Amino acid sequence: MNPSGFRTASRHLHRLCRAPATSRNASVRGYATTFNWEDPLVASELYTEEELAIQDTARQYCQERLLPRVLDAYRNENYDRQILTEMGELGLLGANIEGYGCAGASTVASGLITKEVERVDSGYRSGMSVQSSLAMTAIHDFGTQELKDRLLPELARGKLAGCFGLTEPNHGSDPGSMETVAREHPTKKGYYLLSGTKTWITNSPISDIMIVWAKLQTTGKIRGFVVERSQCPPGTLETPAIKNKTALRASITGMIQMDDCPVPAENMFPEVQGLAGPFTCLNSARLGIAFGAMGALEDCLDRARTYALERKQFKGNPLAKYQLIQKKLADAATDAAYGTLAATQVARLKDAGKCTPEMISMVKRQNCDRALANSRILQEVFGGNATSDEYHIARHVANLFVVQTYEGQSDIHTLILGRAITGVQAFV
Ligand code: TGC
Ligand code: FAD
Repeated sequence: MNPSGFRTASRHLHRLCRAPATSRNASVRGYATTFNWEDPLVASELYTEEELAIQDTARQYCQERLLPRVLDAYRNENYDRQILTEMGELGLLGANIEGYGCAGASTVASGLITKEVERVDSGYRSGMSVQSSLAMTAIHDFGTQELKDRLLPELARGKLAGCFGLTEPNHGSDPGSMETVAREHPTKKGYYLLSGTKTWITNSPISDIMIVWAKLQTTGKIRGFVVERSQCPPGTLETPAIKNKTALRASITGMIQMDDCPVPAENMFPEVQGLAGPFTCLNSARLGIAFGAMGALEDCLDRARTYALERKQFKGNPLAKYQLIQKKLADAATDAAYGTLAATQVARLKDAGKCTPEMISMVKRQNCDRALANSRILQEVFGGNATSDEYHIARHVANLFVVQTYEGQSDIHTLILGRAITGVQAFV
């Protein structure tokens, strides 16, 4: 192209870039009419009509029913138990389980639900994930038919609340060293006695059923138990709340303290032994988090963009006019778009039976890392006004730190991926 031709083309491009999006396409063959900053890489093209409808239902519920409650819930650490019932009525709990009153939706649809819930608050997503991916998945994948028939429909409707007790005060990242023990009841045949303490357990204070992982005294192997609060004699089970959290304040978190708590042998998962049990459930929850973290990041982006367009500094210019601000928005939009596509791909592979735990660790690690890093940078756009909780940004940032931490922090996932990539099972 000669220089004058280049100048002409350059002017033309310049005009196109400044023209309203709708007129841009008409003259550039092969290009779509609009660039949608809310879905830059058009992930929506990858979803079925049913998945999009489920996402719409979830978004409507979250924006209309959860968002108005979140500031009060977060300020006062006040989780509304009714939320589980409402989610159950809409079919959002255990959504990818087939049968038992569950929706039987795809893993992608399930991920889109978590994305919409976490767009409002990571704590609300936690409460739902623990019920769906951890408690219900454990019973569905490992429980007896009797446990499934009896408990899953009630959990799906949100009539029963569930939790998942793996972490202990002395064993967080390293659950294999857990101290909680299950021993055969010395006098009551067909019963185990559970003793030990689980901590940082989402939903535990309000849970009717608790999935508790404990070492069987006779074998030293980790086994899973369904502890039903209604069956525990006084003094054998306590679930105190942990108050004054600095993040995830809209969720309820507590301990599970068991002192010779009797549990029927039928409530022990019959087959699964070792860490493969809890980790199978964690795989499902971690994939949900990979989607969810992108929902929180998109909300940060949306709010930062609005603020940058409205806030004027220096000669009456909106902050959004300055390139340093635009870079923050562009980086966040890029990472949210990439993360959503990656999570979608892994979810599709999961439904096709082609997913490995390492893939889930990869997207959980990357999406949490990007959500946390970008939300911290977007917080800067608000300046001192970020301090007001009305802007919602500081809450997302605080939450995303914990979301990156629980269910395996980036360090831990690096360890898993490192092992998978090098084949080396121990570095020390
Ligand atoms: P390692 O020797 O590597 O493995 C032990 C056994 O477990 C198997 N395994 C897995 N199986 C399925 N999926 C996975 N992702 C698995 N990861 C490991 C493994 O194959 C082996 O099986 P086998 O049959 O050979 O015995 O285990 P390790 O003791 O060295 O542990 C290392 C590590 C890092 C993998 C693990 O400890 C870890 O991931 N730690 C993080 C703990 C964690 O994520 N806790 C989460 C608690 S729940 C929670 O936080 C809920 S938050 C609320 C919400 O969801 O929002
Ligand atoms: P630690 O294990 O003490 O780790 C501290 C730091 O050291 C971390 O940065 C960690 O990444 C790093 N580290 C540890 N080991 C290594 C290593 N080998 N190499 C490099 N770095 C390492 N648990 C449940 O079972 N059920 C729940 O429902 C649940 N909900 C939670 C809700 C909230 C709000 C919180 C805060 C936690 C919850 N947890 C739950 C517990 C959570 O999963 C643990 O906090 C997490 O596994 C990390 O354990 P830890 O906090 O003891 O950290």
